Amino acid sequence: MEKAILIAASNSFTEFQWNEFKELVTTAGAEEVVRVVQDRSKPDPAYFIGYGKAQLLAELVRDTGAGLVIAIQELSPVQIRNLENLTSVRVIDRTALILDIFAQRALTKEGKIQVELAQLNYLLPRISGVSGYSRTGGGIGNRGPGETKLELDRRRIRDKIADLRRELAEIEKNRSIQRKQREKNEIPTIALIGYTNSGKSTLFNRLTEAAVPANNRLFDTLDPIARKITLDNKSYIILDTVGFVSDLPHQLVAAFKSTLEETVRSSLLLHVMDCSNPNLEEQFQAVQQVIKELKIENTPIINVLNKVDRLESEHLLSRLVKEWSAVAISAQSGFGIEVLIDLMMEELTPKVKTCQLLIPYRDAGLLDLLHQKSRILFKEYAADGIRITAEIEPQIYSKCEPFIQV
Ligand SMILES: Nc1nc2c(ncn2[C@@H]2O[C@H](COP(=O)(O)OP(=O)(O)OP(=O)(O)O)[C@@H](O)[C@H]2O)c(=O)[nH]1
Ligand SMILES: [Mg+2]
Repeated sequence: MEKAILIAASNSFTEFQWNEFKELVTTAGAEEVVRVVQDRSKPDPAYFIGYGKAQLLAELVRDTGAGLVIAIQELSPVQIRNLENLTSVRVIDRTALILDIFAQRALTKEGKIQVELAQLNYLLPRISGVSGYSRTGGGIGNRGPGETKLELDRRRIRDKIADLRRELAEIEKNRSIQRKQREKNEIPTIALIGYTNSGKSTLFNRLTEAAVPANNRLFDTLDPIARKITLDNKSYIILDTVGFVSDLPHQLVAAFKSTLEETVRSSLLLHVMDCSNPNLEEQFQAVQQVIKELKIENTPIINVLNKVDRLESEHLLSRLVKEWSAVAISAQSGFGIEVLIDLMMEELTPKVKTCQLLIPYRDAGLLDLLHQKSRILFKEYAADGIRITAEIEPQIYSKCEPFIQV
């Protein structure tokens, strides 16, 4: 574990934000030794936490043997350079930290390209005009494109970005062909979404019996993983996705668009929540935020309270279930999975609608269809047409729509 000093130029970060940040630091392979917070209305443009505090920081680096300084806020190239010169250790910000974790985790070709693209996009404005700005050696904040690439000039980075985009477009084209195929076959997609480390991949494994590794690390799943499953003799595609986190760097939101694009087209979302986490509420809000950004608020969603095996009391469990109108499960032990599957089936089964129709006599042919595919509750031959109240099957709903009376 590399020793890291965490810094902030504001007092306004909540405990949740610090905890999340600390977890990101741990996930990247470092541990917090000291925290330096300087409450300023605005970060110092030259030294972020101000020159005085920066000198203290340099002392702390020497005393603790820390090899890294990580800011919870975004740092400018100038701030990074000045702090690095003063402390003689690497200085990175939250975005670089998350990018680094992603670089360590990406498995598929697509995931690797997406991360490299995000890193180069992050780097691009940061190398311009900063002469002699280069970093050598590995370590947190330096993984990914590699040191030689850091020394490329802007134009060559731009070329590389263009190359990667082309490559990615090719991969995405293939993926969209596969998706079209699935849509043609009308296979509905179920997407597992939720805060990072909530247990999505474990549940995914449960539901597919596939061997996707589940690990107690943030962002373990970076690449979209789709599998076909059969429930009640019907096929579905189930999709495991990258974990959400609050304030995901925008470079990454863009980079992972294709992962999320699949989510956007889903018929059903399972929002997996870790009910043993004290920050459940904040995590829920963070996910809610992403749901809004993706404009998928209208997709049916089931709240899944996972890790109930960790809860101490039945009482707490029933309170949480009520509070979140959720289904309680343990993806690990299998508890509640049957109930969840029943609920999923209910949500996925298209619903019969009761409607009142007025069918003009010239369209009386529709009556045959209604007799076959719906349950007729009321029928009257009126002057202007046939008045019908019926429970209509989803597959003929569009044909009936023009005649529905509101
Ligand atoms: N006690 C308990 N632990 C669980 C349960 N489900 C998952 N876990 C553990 O929680 C950790 C995270 O699980 P994952 O399935 O990797 O979580 P994830 O949501 O896919 O995480 P990311 O892909 O990183 O976003 C692992 O250590 C799992 O073993 C559960 O029902 N009970
Ligand atoms: Mg996962």
